[in-house]
Amino acid sequence: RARKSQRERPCDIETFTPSFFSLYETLIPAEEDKANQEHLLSLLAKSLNKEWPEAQLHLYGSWANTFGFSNSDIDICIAIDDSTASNHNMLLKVADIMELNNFQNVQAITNARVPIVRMTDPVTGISCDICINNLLAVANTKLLKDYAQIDDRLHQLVLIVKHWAKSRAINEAYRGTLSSYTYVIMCIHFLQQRKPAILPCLQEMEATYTLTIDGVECNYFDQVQELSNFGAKNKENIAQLLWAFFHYWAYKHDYKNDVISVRTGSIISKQEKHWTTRVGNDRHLICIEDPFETSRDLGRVVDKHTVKILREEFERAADILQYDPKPSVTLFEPY
Ligand code: 3AT
Ligand code: MG
Repeated sequence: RARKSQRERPCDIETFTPSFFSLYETLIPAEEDKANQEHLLSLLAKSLNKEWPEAQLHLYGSWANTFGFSNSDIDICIAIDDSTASNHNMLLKVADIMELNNFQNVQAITNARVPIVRMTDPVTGISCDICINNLLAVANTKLLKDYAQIDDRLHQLVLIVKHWAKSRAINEAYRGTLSSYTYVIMCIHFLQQRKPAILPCLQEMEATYTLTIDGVECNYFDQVQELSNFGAKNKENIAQLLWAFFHYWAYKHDYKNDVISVRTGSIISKQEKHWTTRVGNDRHLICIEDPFETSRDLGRVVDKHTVKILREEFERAADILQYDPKPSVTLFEPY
């Protein structure tokens, strides 16, 4: 491992940029998909507002943070201030309303960390999750979306990394690998660390967006249109960045001591976070700080077995980018 970590970036890596770029273009959802999703959202708003006229619908997750694929699920949050009903009862009511509106496979999943109603849109076959008052997810969605506006290379990197993670079956938090949200955080952090930096650290800048949700402060600089030249000094292209991203997670990240932190735009120590020993089910084998809920390690779902799988996948990807004649194909071969 030590010898491999000294490996230098292949000098011809740039020649792969056109093929990664073509792939990237096929991953972007069509306008038609976006129109379908908007139509669905307005239908839902209509039926839910009959029951709760004050309720507001927020789109969150990948359809709102710009990192969605055409088949990504649609994540919706109902913001409602109804102190007379419990969330549990409201969810059951939402499920009833959805069934009446001909959605298929309607299920209320009430025992999850974030309770949801899950269903399928009969027109597009797309899966749709509805939760209640999960405003932290709405806020972290906005943060991701704001980062995406600063430099196009974040969007390119995330779609390709997500496509890779889905192809290799390592995008399943409930099975001990990482959620899409976590991969986006890893990509943002990586671009903050490039020299010169491609992304700034919005939470270290003067806060123009301030919001406190359940005691958690979500403050950061959100006037991102002012930052559209931020990464201009860095000329790296998508093939170079992909190589460096996988090389970092394969050979350079210090899994024993380090925590990556988008909040500070730097690497901090596990010691400082008191993430050195296992507490309950949180093992801290790959440490990724949530930008707002800073006591949360997004890597806590990873266990001894799955951390090995993840590291092998990072090494496989780094090696393919180093040696394979057709990395834009081999990288995504199904697991
Ligand atoms: P997909 O395209 O659906 O794979 P996504 O960005 O929609 O990507 P998820 O469906 O996994 O990702 O999650 C939906 C949103 O839920 C994203 C984020 O706002 C929130 N979220 C997911 N996991 C976490 C987490 N561990 N901590 C905080 N928020 C989370
Ligand atoms: Mg989603």
